[in-house]
Amino acid sequence: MSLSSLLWAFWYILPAYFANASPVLVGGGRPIDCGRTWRDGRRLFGDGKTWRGLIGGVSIGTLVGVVQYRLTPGFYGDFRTAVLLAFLLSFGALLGDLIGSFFKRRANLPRGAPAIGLDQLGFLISALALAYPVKTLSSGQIIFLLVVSPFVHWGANYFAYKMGWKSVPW
Ligand code: CTP
Ligand code: MG
Ligand code: K
Repeated sequence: MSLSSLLWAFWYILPAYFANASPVLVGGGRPIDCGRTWRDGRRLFGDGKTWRGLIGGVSIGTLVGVVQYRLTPGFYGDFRTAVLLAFLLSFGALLGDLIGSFFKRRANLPRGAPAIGLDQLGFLISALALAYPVKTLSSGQIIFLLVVSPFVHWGANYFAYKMGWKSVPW
């Protein structure tokens, strides 16, 4: 696989990365589950999943797609495709993150507890799945993203921790 195809894979997934990272800064306020609990008595998603984080993250990720189209229109073909792709990648990322939190709460993990694998790859797999009908990557590119994304995730979280934006470095 060529270096350029790996860089394009990275370019493709960028809205999902931005959507997943931005709630640390723009999130807060009313939780998506509104405090509701599941039949096990524990929270549905928990206080770490908020409407502001979801809507803000999807908006920022979609805007990234607008900028990407301006920079590399040929990669997307047309503007609508670029924006739809970015929206699906962003929404997919935050949906995957939400589903991850649902399973973390079922496993009795408190908000913010690490769940290795789920935290780093859940958002990615969900983003790739939702974006699949609009634009796809090769299987080699997908494997590349599965391998590098945990490191991007850890790096971004460590940075956010060092900046004082979050209280744990994961
Ligand atoms: N966040 C948010 N809304 C979302 C996702 C994230 O407001 N939909 C914010 C919350 O402040 C959250 C922070 O981003 O604490 C970091 O996100 P994440 O690590 O996914 O949440 P955790 O706090 O670790 O919660 P969980 O244990 O449910 O993963
Ligand atoms: Mg976390
Ligand atoms: K998460």
